Amino acid sequence: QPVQYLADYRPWPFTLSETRLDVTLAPRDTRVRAELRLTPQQAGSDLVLDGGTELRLISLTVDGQQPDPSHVIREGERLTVVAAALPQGPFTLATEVGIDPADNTAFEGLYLSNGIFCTQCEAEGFRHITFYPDRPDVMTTFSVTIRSDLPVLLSNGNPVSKAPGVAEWHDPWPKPCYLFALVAGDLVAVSDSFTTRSGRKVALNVWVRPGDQHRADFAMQSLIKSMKWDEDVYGREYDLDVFNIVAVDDFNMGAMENKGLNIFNSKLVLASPETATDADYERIESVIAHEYFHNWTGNRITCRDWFQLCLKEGLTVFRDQQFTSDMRSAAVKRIEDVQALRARQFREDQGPLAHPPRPDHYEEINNFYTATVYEKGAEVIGMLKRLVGNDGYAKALDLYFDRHDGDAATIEDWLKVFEDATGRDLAQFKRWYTDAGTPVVEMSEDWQDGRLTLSFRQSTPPTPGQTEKPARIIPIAVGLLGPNGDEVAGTRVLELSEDSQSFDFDGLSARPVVSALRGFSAPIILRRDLDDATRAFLLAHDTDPFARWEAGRELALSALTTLATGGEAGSSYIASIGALIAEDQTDPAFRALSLNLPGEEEIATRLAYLGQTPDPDAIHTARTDLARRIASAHEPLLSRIYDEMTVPGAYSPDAVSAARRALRIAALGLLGRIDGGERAEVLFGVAGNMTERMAALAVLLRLGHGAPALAALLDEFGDNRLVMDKWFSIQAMAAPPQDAVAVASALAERNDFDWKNPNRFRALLGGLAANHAGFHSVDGSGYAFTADWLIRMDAVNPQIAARMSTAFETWPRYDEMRRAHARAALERIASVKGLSRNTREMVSRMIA
Ligand code: B3K
Ligand code: ZN
Repeated sequence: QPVQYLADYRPWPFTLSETRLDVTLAPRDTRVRAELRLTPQQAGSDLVLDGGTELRLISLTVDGQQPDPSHVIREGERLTVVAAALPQGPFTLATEVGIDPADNTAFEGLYLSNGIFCTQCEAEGFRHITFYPDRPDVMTTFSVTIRSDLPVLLSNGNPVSKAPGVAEWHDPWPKPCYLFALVAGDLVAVSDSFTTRSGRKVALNVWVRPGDQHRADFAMQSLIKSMKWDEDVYGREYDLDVFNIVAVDDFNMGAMENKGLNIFNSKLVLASPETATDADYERIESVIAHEYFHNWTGNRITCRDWFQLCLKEGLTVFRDQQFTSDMRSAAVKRIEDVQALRARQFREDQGPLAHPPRPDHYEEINNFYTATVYEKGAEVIGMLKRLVGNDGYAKALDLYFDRHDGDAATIEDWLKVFEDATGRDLAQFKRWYTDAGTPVVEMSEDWQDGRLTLSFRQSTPPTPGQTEKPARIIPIAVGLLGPNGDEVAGTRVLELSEDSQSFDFDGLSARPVVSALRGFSAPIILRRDLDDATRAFLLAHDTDPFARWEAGRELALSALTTLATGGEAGSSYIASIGALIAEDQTDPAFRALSLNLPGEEEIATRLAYLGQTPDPDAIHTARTDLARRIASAHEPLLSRIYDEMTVPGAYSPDAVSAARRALRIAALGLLGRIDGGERAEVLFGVAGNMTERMAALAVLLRLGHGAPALAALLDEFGDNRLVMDKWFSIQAMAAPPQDAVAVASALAERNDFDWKNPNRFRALLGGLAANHAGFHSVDGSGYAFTADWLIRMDAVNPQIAARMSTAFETWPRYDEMRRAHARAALERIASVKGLSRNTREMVSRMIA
């Protein structure tokens, strides 16, 4: 398959009004009979269907007649029935194919996961189930019959009938085939119901393996909250009689929004205090919400083609972020989201894989489910909302749902509803969708006679294939603080639209301190020359929680980059952070976020950004030293926090309890640098929840004292896959860098390293990649180990291999020795015969 271009989009020359599927399940020989009701829209068009080369075509008829064999052509992933064999009016195409779910290790299409039949069709998996127009702009109703002796048989829409061995489903909402799903297995449900505001009673089920029911309640509660929130905030109701969620162990990503039948990676459904951390609970709540919200943003309104992926993903991420802000702390959520954006999306934007939120070409669409499409896609919507205001946003969204319900829409459609609802011209704003790269904005201040002038200069570094980067619309939220820390001017949003611009603030009695990019009002890098004293002032006084946190972050990064390049760091950060964490009335979650030092990867990114070559070992040492200095400077305070932040009573994953635990374990992490791991050892033994046990284990592993705790966990949870995933990943992640590759290699030898399971593979390989100085070992062993496994995985599951290859995406910024090793590893992958299109595209972009 060659490169696909957005510019080549053409509507499909047929309409499809109905799809009927009749599926007889068997592990090695499942039969799929499909009937498609088609009408040609352009005379003389051949009927071209997608279909994997592994589909065994058993029969094909047009209106019940077998066409002349010369009129049916199979070529690659394509089946063509030539126009001469087709009626000019409506007709029915019927096919029967045989497929082998047990042999499907790529987990795309219909596959078996531990005895459960399940499907994954987005983006182009349906073509591995039957011959079909596998493109999102072909939408139709589905009627599905499933034949199997397994007790639970599920598909999309509403149940029509159920008898032993057979179930029928009908989905009345036209949908593209990527939203099709089928599940069959020995499953049990945790059930509840939700009555929509117009009075529809919806049956809710979370289907899990027998014995896992007690771990599914939190997912159910999250679903109910999501359904209510989407009614309250967006006016969106659910539209079927039943909503099913199924947890499966083998899943390529987090979850999938199939209409009425969401399929989830079991790690995003199952949770109990002894097995899941606070972060797991928060993530389950947000992913359940995300998939549920797709029912309107994705399913009722879908994408015209896969270039428009951020239309549904950016918007749905934005909505799930709003939901979490409402359920928990908005300030904390914003800071967490910015951290994630910088760690994943800025990293992507600054390397060889940079692409715009709406790419204009790709080879393998599965390679574009990226932080740029998702998280930057959400940021762009946040900016839009800021620019048109909350009312403008609400009007535009109402218009979007009114105008496009039932459509396969584009980014142009999306921007047009904002233009029509608010009267604002968004031509320049559209660059955020079409241009890659993170804009850098330099801000400078001038103070004269009671007037403050802020001057800005924006530029965006070139990215692959895009050298010209014209100015964008950038909203910069700014506030001014007086010398005593009071806010002298409330937040004002400055709109940049040119390369250089200035804004005046008049009538000021004293020179204020500028709090800039409040709330992280745009996904940019803001550069300003600030001394440590001013940053410390902002950390102490800023009224905007993001800007306040950011001031602390900048202080920490300046200390860390200085230390990592052989300088002497001042003690400004250490003093300021001590003052902050002593503020008993400040949200413990905010204090925890401020106390956690930037990770090694983030320090490397900052150094690279400053034009220096990051040295992973020096960075590791610098971070370890600074942590130790903080611990020594504030030992009594940290120790008091550690003791006070215990959460009495039974474990609850709510935000307030989680915040206390977060601060407690942040303190533990620092104290562990100077107490020989004493507290961690005690905590690991007594804690009844996984949050504190994992935190304690990380401290012990860093010190090289993890063995007893690891053995205890193995003993207790050896048969719990999700806990064992953590067990694998934390060892690779927290190992001292010089041991990391050896630790990972030993883990890979274990019998329970079930590497074909995506979670287990990601646990180990992702764990090593997150060990910055370990993965980037100067002898190249981290790269070589990873390359070996990517090659092995690629033959089995290309999506997982391609995704994990992003471990290499920062390679060009390191020293010559490391670059040589990384390039050799990438070239070794590229030279593999039969390498998948997925991995080939990723690797060739990285070595281009
Ligand atoms: N839409 C799916 C992702 C599908 C990924 C295909 N490789 C999950 C989500 O974003 O909600
Ligand atoms: Zn999504």
